Amino acid sequence: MRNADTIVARASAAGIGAIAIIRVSGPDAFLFTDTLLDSGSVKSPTRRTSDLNSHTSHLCTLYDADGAMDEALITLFKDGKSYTGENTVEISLHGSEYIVGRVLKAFICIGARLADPGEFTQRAFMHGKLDLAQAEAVADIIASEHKMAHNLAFKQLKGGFSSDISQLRDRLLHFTSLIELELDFAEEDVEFASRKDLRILVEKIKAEMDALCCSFALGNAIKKGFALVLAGRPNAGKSTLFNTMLNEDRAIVSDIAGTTRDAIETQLFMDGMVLRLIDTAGIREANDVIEKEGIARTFAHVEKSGATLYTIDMVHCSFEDARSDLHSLLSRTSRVWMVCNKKDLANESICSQWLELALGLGLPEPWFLSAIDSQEVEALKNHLQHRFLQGMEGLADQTIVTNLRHAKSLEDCGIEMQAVLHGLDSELTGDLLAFHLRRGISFLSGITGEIGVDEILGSIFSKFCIGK
Ligand SMILES: Nc1nc2c(ncn2[C@@H]2O[C@H](COP(=O)(O)OP(=O)(O)OP(=O)(O)O)[C@@H](O)[C@H]2O)c(=O)[nH]1
Ligand SMILES: [Mg+2]
Repeated sequence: MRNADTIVARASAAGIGAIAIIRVSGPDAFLFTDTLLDSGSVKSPTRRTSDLNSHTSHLCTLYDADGAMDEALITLFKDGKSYTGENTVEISLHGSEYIVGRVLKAFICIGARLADPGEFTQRAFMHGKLDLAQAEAVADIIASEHKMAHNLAFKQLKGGFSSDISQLRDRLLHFTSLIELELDFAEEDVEFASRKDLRILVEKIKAEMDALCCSFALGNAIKKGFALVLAGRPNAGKSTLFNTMLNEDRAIVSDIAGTTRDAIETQLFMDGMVLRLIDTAGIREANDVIEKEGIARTFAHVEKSGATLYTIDMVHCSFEDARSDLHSLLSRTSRVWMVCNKKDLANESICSQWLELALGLGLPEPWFLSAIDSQEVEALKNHLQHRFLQGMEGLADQTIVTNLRHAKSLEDCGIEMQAVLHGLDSELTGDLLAFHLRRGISFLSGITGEIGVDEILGSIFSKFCIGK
């Protein structure tokens, strides 16, 4: 059996570093480690790694047939008290690629197998150390690049999401078993499960399911970044603003209207969060087919994005053009923030006219700046961060779905709950109600891995890095 062998892999990132960690897990983890130790270090005829206490570290020298490989620190995890739930040894080596390669080879020569990606976490799941949603959170924690993504993944690892799902599932199971009990007494025509109570429960679960599904868009935005589109007329200074925000000469800037033809997207890391910043082709009546396509893409991004920064050249843009653009943007998205650019060229009277236009359209107060001025752009970035974070307040205690597989299972479960509600309306028989309830339960169970989920296991764990 694949689980019965002992696996080995590097657990730290590849490359040169102060230390590198190799992890060995499985029934022969101690035996294999002993084989590579020599007298003078931990191993002696009377003291073997299996005689040492769990959760202790020991300085030792590792040998292969060619002699000493490295002086290492080994940490022992015994009796299931390890990440995988198996006997595990973690070996801290000097962080050389050569040493790591040689030690891995030595373990493989004596019978260990190089671990598949995610296999340590898969074993942790198999031994009941983590449920499936928690195991997926481990991958998210490793991948988290900023505070918000880390907070979400950490919460999921601690099991908050799993316990919410298990509660929903248990409530459904209770009713399903009552309905199934009725089937055993079909002759007597009894009703153990009150249809009225069942309807209340299923409606409640359906609403919770819908809310969780809706939270996926937010969870995904937190994980991958909130999309912020820079839109506006040609020459408004969108690409200039894009470059200054990134502090990088990323997009081409010129005074030729229509310079940017295609959308350019990049990540902008800010304190605790990440934005997906998208520079777009300027909006105008275009005759050129390619420019037309570029503008269509601008609008497509506006529709999908979290917010749009409508950028204007305060001096050269006409109020009519801006008004018409804003109307078409607002018909596609509710979050439009206006940035009045080229403040260095504008006088106070123009600024106040633009302010009046924005307020007249019910927009928040515009942000006035020169996109060429890095300090002013920095102030805009702080302001944006504040706005995004403000929208997140109160979400700390809420369950947010961040994983596409979970969102899909919740959606599928919601469809089954809808079928149960229809069934209750049309007085569907108990066995058909139970059929939909069971299917709903199986979708929920698939999230935490409480039922046979062999086919999904492979696809989840293969996305991990080797050594985790
Ligand atoms: N004086 C001044 N010029 C600016 C400012 N921002 C941008 N410009 C200039 O305005 C011109 C157009 O800037 P871009 O950033 O290419 O404008 P854009 O909105 O990306 O234009 P398209 O790609 O054509 O849609 C360039 O010559 C910039 O140097 C500013 O704050 N002040
Ligand atoms: Mg541009």
